Amino acid sequence: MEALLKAGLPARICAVISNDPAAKGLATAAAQGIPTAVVDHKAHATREAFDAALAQAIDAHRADLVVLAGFMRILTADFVGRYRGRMVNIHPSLLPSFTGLHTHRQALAAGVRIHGCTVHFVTPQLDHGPVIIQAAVPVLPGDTEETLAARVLGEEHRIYPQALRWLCEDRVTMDAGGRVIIRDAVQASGALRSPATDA
Ligand code: NHR
Repeated sequence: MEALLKAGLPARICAVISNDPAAKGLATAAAQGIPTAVVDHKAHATREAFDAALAQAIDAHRADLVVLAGFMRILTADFVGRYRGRMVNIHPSLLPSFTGLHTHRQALAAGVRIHGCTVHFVTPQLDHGPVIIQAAVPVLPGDTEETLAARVLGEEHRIYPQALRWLCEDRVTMDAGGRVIIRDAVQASGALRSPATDA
């Protein structure tokens, strides 16, 4: 979230909203004069009630885009539908591999040599929305969850601002069939290899 605030996006951050009153991002936002709100899931009996309150908080700020960053509550289909094509998430794996939680642990256990992160539109099925952009990093000998997470996080801080810039410029959209259309993006054609092949 801090990386997004620093990115100088062609957008006004209309609010930072968290379900966790102790979230550091709230204090960071408030210190920059950005409106904040807390919708505590623990104060709501059902997911539906929580999501209704969350939608009310978002809509009070007339947000065009809903940007999940470390948001850890599974959202109902009704909520997701309300923001169809306007809500994105960054997930710390190369989807469709390693959905859900503890993705770096999952990657190490699976023994993959390449890992990474994915920005995707949010759809009702958790971590299954269509992909906007991905970045890959090598998994290196001796990596721990922490070292791997840090390497992935560096890439998260590059691709999320990029994806949001494209969204702000209306260069990325989700079509009626749930496919992502990106206009005029630079296409990388070189293969990513880890380990590198012998010279
Ligand atoms: N909601 C929908 N409908 N679809 C998605 O793609 C979503 C979503 C809500 C959040 C972020 C996702 C991630 O990138 C996200 C994507 C929370 C959980 C989870 O299991 C899983 C994935 C993500 C976020 N949440 C538990 C729950 O019961 C609580 C876990 C906890 O508090 O530690 O909500 O990681």
